[in-house]
Amino acid sequence: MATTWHVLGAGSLGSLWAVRLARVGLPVTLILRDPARLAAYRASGGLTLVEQGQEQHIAIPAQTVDAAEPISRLLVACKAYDAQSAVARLAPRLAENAELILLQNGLGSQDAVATLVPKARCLFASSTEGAFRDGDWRVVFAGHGFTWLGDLAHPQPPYWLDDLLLAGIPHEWQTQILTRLWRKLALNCAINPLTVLYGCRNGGLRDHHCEVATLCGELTELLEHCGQPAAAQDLHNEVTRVIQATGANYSSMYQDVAHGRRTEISYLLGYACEAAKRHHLNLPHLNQLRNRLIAHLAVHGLPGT
Ligand code: NAD
Ligand code: KPL
Repeated sequence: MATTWHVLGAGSLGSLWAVRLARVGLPVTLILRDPARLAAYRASGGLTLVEQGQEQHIAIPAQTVDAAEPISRLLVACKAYDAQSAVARLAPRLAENAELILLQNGLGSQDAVATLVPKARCLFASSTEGAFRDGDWRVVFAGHGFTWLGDLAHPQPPYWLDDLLLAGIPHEWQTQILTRLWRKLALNCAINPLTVLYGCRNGGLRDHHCEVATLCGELTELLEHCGQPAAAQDLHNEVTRVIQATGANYSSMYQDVAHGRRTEISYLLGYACEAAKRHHLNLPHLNQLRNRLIAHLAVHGLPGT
């Protein structure tokens, strides 16, 4: 029998993955926070995916974190700041040889989870797909992209990548997944905080190109000191390209702040500043950016972690 995909977190990415896997007949079970959320989900009758204006409704089985069923494959699709505590609650349910796919952006949460479940295989993922919720149990597939998956401990890809192929989830096995995650983190650090501070779309950073260039210089230094020269390669050009290509978009951090949602700062800019400190690197502009962002978040009643 095919292994069930347990999906933790029926948020944007979790729902996007769950619907695509379930609609091709693969076994999927959603894991919801508590009985109240489960009751609300059941009352709604399932998840709705909005793709190119078309709605698809699908009743995927769901259970709470406290269900008894063992878990062999877990897609962890919550925010970085929830990952450790969410997985801790599920740890007693993990089967021997369980596999976890960690979809979190940034760095830091993956190691925290892996330390918590040393017997499980933890795969790290980095995704450029875009999705958002436009209502309870509804997700809009907003931007087609790609997901890279890798495992720091084993270079061999898992056999279930075939499920992703079947489900039409564009992906690639990546032996250098840390390079991907660092590169994305650096892009996010160069772009997202400034869009929040200047209250602008990504394209608005064209008016702040000197500041962006200075940050890219410091981020390049950091990546090189962290043993990530490939992630540092041509960073400023790539940031400039992304600002151009996504000029009309609001960054994910801008959207979090605009909606009064906690940001993943600790796993992005916070992680970068802490890594610099560990390497005794003086990166004044990056540190100042972090302080400005924390102060800005406080004004909006949001945590600086
Ligand atoms: P989200 O907030 O839409 O969804 C997270 C879900 O996890 C929520 O429904 C929340 O209730 C649930 N959750 C949290 N703790 C839980 C627990 N203990 N038990 C059960 N459920 C729990 O978040 P998202 O946008 O899907 O992002 C998830 C991760 O993917 C983030 O790290 C984000 O940066 C990354 N990412 C998102 C996108 C995107 O387009 N949404 C794209 C790339 C990467
Ligand atoms: O990933 C992004 C985000 O908004 O989080 C981009 C578009 C690359 C901007 O940093």
